Amino acid sequence: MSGLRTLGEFVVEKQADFPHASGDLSSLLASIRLAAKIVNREINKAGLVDITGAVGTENVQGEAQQKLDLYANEKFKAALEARDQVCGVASEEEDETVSFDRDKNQHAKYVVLMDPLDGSSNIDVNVSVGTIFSIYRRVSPVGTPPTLEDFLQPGHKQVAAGYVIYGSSTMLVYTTGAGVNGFTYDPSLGTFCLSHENMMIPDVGKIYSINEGNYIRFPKGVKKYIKYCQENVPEDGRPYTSRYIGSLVSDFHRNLLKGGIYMYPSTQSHPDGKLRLLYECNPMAFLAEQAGGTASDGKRRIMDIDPKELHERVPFFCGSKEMVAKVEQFIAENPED
Ligand code: AHM
Ligand code: MG
Repeated sequence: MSGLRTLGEFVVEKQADFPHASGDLSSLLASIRLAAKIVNREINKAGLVDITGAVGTENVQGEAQQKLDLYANEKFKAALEARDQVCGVASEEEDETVSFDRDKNQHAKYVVLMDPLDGSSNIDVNVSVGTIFSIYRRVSPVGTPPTLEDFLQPGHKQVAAGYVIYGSSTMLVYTTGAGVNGFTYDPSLGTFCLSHENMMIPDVGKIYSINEGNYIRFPKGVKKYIKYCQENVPEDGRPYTSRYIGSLVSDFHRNLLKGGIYMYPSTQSHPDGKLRLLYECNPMAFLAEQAGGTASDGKRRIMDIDPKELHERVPFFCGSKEMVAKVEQFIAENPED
């Protein structure tokens, strides 16, 4: 194939677009790429756990089986620490931020926030899961340990963000603020190859993705939007479609390609929704906007929210521009009592 380009080549090529780029971000992305390959290998073996021993037991080699989300957390941390570009990470799997102590890391200028294995409850049933990552420049002085402020930055300060989807094929999709590009993993080559250049989400879509089991607990505006999708037929005469995997990366990825909206609203018992602002919503919002879509908490742009806590949750509406605008309109017209 004449146009075959690997992720590594692409990242270096794009680096040339930034005149003062030091190569640190390219190197950081290489760490993520490597950890993704390792996690991918392990996920592909997951079904065998039932044969070789369940989680918590020992496998045939006498090694303890580790839960895959913890495994992914360890691999991503190790890959990021090994390359000197990152001074610390925050992860869904860690209560507190993690500072990398080596001198070289302390002199690094980036922090990474991640959900190492999102949707991991789906692994048992062979449904796609993903890794989500978000990269910021630290605000604390280089040469010192990272502080909480380095991690509590609004999404519009992100330097890069992306996800890996471990699906029927494995893909890495990322942005550095100059569009969104997707790379499909070729296991025979051990390489991610550019397969989806300059991804754009359609302005209008047909797919709405939400856990409708929570319907009676949703805010009035969201209920009305769901009814709107069910009762209205768009101009081309084909009705809306409901699709919900329950794995954010997979639902987002499908909607990015086909056009649609992903929603995780507040519910009566979870007034801030379920998803985490810093390592689930912000990176997805950055990707959505770079692909021509939008992301909102129902009222505000996600990337304008000033985070207060590391594991803060936020209602999330993300995807095709016109669909997000429509649900925001219903929410505005139906204020809660
Ligand atoms: P997790 O980080 O514990 O995996 O939770 C996040 C996941 C998302 O991937 C998914 O969209 C959502 O939770 C599904 O939640 P629910 O089962 O409530 O619909
Ligand atoms: Mg998650």
